[in-house]
Amino acid sequence: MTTSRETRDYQAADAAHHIHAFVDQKALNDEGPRVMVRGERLHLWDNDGRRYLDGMSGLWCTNLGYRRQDLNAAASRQLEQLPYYNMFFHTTHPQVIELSELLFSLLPGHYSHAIYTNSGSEANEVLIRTVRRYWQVLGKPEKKIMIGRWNGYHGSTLAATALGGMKFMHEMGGMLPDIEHIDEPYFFAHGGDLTPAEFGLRAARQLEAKILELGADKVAGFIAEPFQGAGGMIFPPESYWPEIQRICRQYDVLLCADEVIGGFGRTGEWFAHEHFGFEPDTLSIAKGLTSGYIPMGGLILSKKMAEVLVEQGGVFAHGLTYSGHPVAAAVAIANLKALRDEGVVTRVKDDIGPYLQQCLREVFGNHPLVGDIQGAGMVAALQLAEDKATRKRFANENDIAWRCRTIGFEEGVIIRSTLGRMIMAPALIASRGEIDELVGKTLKALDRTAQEYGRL
Ligand code: PXG
Repeated sequence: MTTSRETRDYQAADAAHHIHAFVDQKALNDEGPRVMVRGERLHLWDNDGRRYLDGMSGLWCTNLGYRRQDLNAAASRQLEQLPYYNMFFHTTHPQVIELSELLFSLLPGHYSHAIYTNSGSEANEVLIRTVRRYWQVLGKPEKKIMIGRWNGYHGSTLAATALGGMKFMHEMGGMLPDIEHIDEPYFFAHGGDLTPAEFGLRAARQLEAKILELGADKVAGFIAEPFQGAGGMIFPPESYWPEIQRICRQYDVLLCADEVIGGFGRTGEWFAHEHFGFEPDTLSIAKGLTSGYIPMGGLILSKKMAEVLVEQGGVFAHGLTYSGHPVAAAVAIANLKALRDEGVVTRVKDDIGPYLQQCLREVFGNHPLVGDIQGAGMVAALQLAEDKATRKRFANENDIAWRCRTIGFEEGVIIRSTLGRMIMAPALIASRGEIDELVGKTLKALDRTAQEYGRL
């Protein structure tokens, strides 16, 4: 279970050569990162043999859990047979063709084409160019502004950073022209005296106001996650998405759903927009497409858009060396077949998802740190709050949540903290026993945190 190298030896070599994601590298070097060496279903082991229940599916991606032999075999077979070929020289290969057939058999019927990428960030880079190209082909080249949301997350490359609404990322050289933002639909924080339904409509109508301010003839598309992931696992009120859809249709603005986290069964539907009941024009996908076993993402286009681009568009000057990579496609096929044929997504909707949601509400409904619980299927957030009735948040919610996450690691459970929210998104194949372990260890982490902050 452990390797032949000492953990501190790994840590020293890591500190000498590696810049990690979203972290103060100097502080991390002092602390020393955990060295993960093995995974099995929902569990991970570090180099010192410590075992963790992974409540986050890696980074919202290992939908089938760790160590699936079928995904392993699909990759090995493909590496043996054809490890690489490209799509530039008027060529293709069976794996990308079969992946597309499978993907579109799982998607609602009004989608028809995919542009494959290696990641979610790239999917959103491609999105901006594709949406702008679409309006160019239709003779409206001035329609090029993209509207995103504050506290949305669409990736870490330049345009994906700009599309997202993380101000601290914008401030680090991450902004571009022709990208605008509206507020997020975060009822607990910003709902004031409104009902959730009223707030949802008000938040959606910011989009209408923004389109009118900029001019509908200048706005190409609106991008949003059906529920915010990295921003705190925030579900919008039910009134939000129908109103957003009405506004996009009325002003001829493309509705672009970022399904990188919500896709591939997370909510109990294949795609999160189906859970919320709206019909986007494009879908950005990644993560659960391959259960994270190998990098792959893509942009899904509606028939309406694809027809314009294919029939009237001529050459679209875009392409990546690894678009539709055969090994990634082979893994994606095995992953999608398992999600479908083993009834994984159906089980998230009918059985294990409701079980997780019910356990969370029973266990944390009256917890002294928790003010609200949101989620569906295999994704949930516990909103920390000083006073539940008035939705008063802790002034130091960030510290409390971070402390809770750190205690979680000590208790052997990995959950994520964002601002004052504790987030979990376990693998979709979780058993009831694994959910009990997740909830039980999370409760220990919350109880210990509550004690430290004098709330228990
Ligand atoms: N869109 C969404 C909605 C995402 O969540 C991306 C795009 C970018 O995907 P890539 O594959 O380029 O990373 C993401 C990524 C977090 C966290 O802390 C979430 C993501 C990435 C890193 C951290 O919740 N999501």
